[in-house]
Order: sequence, then structure tokens, then C-alpha cells
Amino acid sequence: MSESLLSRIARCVEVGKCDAEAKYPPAMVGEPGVDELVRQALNEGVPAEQILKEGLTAGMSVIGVKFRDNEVFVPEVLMAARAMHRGMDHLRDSFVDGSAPSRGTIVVGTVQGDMHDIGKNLVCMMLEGAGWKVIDLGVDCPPEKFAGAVAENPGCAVGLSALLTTTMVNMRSAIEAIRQKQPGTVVLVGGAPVTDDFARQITASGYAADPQGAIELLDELLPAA
Ligand code: B1M
Repeated sequence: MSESLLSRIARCVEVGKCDAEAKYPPAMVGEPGVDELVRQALNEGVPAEQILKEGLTAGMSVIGVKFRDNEVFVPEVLMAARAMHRGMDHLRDSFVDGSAPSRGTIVVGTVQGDMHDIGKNLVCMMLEGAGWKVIDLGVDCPPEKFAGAVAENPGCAVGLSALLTTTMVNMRSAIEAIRQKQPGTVVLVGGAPVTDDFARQITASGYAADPQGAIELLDELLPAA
């Protein structure tokens, strides 16, 4: 039962079906969308992690492959991203229940030139759930924006996200600007094209492949007092 529900969520992300009221895609007018189906899954007790992985992210992976293969284009991907956000809104409370003690402050942003924020938002949500105070700078953040946030939050850690091979190089200048303001700042990097090796080259403190990896790396680099 919940398996087919998760497949329906994935399908709705793939085709950009946000909710029952949505007029897009025309073939699905009146049918439930991500909004209703994610709520239904939560009501049925499906764990938020499973909804995220087997529903929302699964749908986004399909659209990712189609985008790469030129089977769909930017408008379709934007519709899918919008639908995914609708689902993530419902999962936020499950990941961020406020029960974890404060672990410190982390500034997070997508680097300059890069507009991708779905993965970064997930990382922010999970870090909040793990007890971090997250300052989300958004997308397309120039080095000075990170440096400014670090100056305003002494002792904070920083998380940089990039999804493009052309923008991941901007992580280096962001790290330089951050460390100029606050030497020794712990800076994590992540995003699909980023690797451990690249992280070492740009003197990042570490690379995390996913939000859980980011939480564990922070625990390792900045152990709780
Ligand atoms: Co873009 N895009 N996109 N895109 N897009 C990719 C990244 C791409 C791989 C698609 C493809 O060709 N298959 C490709 C990059 C190729 C490359 O550089 N090698 C690409 C391209 C080329 C582009 C444009 C240049 C397309 C164009 O205009 N011709 C353009 C660039 C715009 C810009 O940024 N300047 C563009 C635009 C867009 C949209 C705006 C349409 C939209 C973004 C909407 C949004 O984010 N609000 C979009 C999308 C949605 C994608 C794909 C389909 C999905 C990305 C995504 O959200 N994944 C993507 C293909 C793909 O990845 N399959 C693609 C789901 C998300 C949960 O995963 O972001 O990887 P991800 O995050 C993961 C991990 O990476 C990690 O944790 C997350 C959760 O597990 N993580 C971190 C991320 N940040 C982290 C930070 C950490 C730790 C872990 O620590 C700090």
C-alpha cells in the first residue's frame, strides 16, 4: 500500500504535480498531487526518511536523468523542483522537532553562480533537526556574503553547496574569504559534482555526500562540549 503511495509521490514529482488544484499537468487535473500524497503517507505512518528517499528524491532522480538526456528541459525541471518543495514542506516538522540540544551555528549557502537549492535545503533541514542553528544564505552567494555571515557569527561553521562543475570551483574563493575573516573556520563542502579529493585541493575541512554525512562530519570536527 505505502509502496504504491511512494511511487505515486515519485511520479507526481517527476511530472510536477503539486496538488489537486493544480492545472499542470493537464492530464492530471483534479487528481491528488505531492501535497496530498505526502500528507497521506505521513498520516499512514510512513517514516519521513522513506518518503524523502523513495518518493520525492526518487522522482527527482528520474527527472535528472531525463534532463541529462535532453528528454525534458528547464521548465519541466522547475515544475518538478516546485513539486518537490511542496513535499519537503510537510517533512520539515519531522526532521526539525526542536528536541535536540543546540550544537552551535552553521552558515550554509549555494556558491556564486549556482541556483540549485533543493539539496542545500535538505542539508539545512537535517542540520536543524540535529540541533544546529542554521543561517541559510540562499543561492548564488558570492564569497563576501559568506565572509560577512562569518563575521556576524563568530565561531560558526560553514557549509558550501554546488551542483555544477562550473560553480564548484567558486568554493575555493568562498573558503579563502571565510578564512580571511575567521581563520580556522570549519568549512564543509558537498553537492553532486564535489569529491573528497576536490575538497582536499581547496582546503575544505571535509566533504559530505549527503545530509547525514554532513552531520557526522561536524560531530567529528566539532565534537559536542
Ligand atoms: Co540543474 N543541473 N541546471 N537545474 N539540475 C543538474 C545539476 C545537472 C547534473 C543535470 C544534468 O545535466 N543531468 C546539470 C549539471 C551538469 C554539470 O555541471 N556537470 C545541470 C545543469 C547543466 C543546469 C543548467 C546549466 C541548465 C541550463 O540552464 N542549461 C542550469 C544552471 C542554473 C544555475 O545554477 N546557474 C540548471 C538549472 C536547474 C533548475 C533551475 C531548472 C533546477 C534547480 C531548481 C532548484 O534547485 N530550485 C535544476 C535541477 C532541479 C537539476 C537536477 C535535475 C536535480 C538537482 C536536485 O535538486 N537533486 C540536477 C540533475 C541531478 O542531480 N540528477 C541538475 C535532488 C537533490 C536532493 O540532490 O542537489 O545532489 P542534490 O543534493 C544532495 C547531495 O548532493 C548532497 O545532499 C543532498 C541530499 O542528498 N548535498 C550536500 C548537496 N549540497 C550539500 C552540501 C553539504 C553536504 C551535502 O555540505 C555543506
